[in-house]
Amino acid sequence: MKRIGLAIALVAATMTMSSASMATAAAPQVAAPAAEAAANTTADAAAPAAPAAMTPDPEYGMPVPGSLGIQHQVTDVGREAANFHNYWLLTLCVAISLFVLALLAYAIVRFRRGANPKPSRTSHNTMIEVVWTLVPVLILVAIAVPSIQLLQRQYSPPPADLTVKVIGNQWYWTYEYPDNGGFEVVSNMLKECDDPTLGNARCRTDADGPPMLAVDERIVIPANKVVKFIVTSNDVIHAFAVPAFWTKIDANPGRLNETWVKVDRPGVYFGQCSELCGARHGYMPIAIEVVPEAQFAAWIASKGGTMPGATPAAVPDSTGASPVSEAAVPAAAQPQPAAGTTDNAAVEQPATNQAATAQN
Ligand SMILES: [Cu+2]
Repeated sequence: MKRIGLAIALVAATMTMSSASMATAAAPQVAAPAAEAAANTTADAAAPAAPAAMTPDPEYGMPVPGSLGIQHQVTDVGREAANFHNYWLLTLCVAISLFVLALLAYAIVRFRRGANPKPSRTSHNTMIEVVWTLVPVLILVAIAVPSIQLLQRQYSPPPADLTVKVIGNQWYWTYEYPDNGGFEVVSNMLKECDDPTLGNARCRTDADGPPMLAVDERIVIPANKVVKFIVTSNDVIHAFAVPAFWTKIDANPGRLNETWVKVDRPGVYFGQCSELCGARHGYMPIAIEVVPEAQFAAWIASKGGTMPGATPAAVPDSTGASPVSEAAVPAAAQPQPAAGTTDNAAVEQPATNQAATAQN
């Protein structure tokens, strides 16, 4: 009996370890919030918002001092993954740990030497052996099935509405918008105002975001649209990670990796390079502004870009609606609000586009 008791405890302990390791494997690692960022946020308060830029909401998209757990998720995949972790994996881990603890306590008390002067010589118990083989298998299956479903959903992107090329550099990010005229955004971390190395650069305000996460040029993507990120690097391996999107993917030189998001909540979301990439690895944050589509079009125009299909997309629409008058098509396409604004922008902007690229 003593042996059986100990064996049960041993097996239960093995179960805990195996399910715990599955849990880590199943939940993609979310970027660890910078400890420095947490330490420096004390002075944060309401500050005048930068013109035309969203003010970040500490509840979303950034680490907050003293908070526990995973950031609020703003994509379907992220919510599914966070729920899987919070409600299924953690519950399972706690239940198994408590079960093991109870078995250990029982074995220690019930089979102690004082109560068993003559030790049991039991060496086999078929029933218990079957149970301790089958139960861990069932637990692993119960973790593997939802885990693989989640992976499958994560890696089967729907058709993209927008593509953004993300390029890691030592030590900043550049972003290209190939669907919108191919302009480039260079994004550097904003230094603190008392930083002796600041020079003439603009320093961070609270409207930009928390220290170590705020950048000079955020990228903007539209809400409720499938955005494909093509991720690569110019030098060493970086990793593009935004915890609130449940996104983390390596940026390898000479290789294109792909990930996607569909964010349903407008806001500002911060991430960081998550692959040790050199001396200033900790200083290349990511800041993404998710905005309604009209605002996205305005941002694209302000960068000298064009909305994809502004003119081409209008033609099939109009021809489909009225195949009679082909000559009237371009005219009919004009009044469409999106087409009108972006066309104008495209005509006016080439100089700005050049200037923006040169300045970057
Ligand atoms: Cu990096």
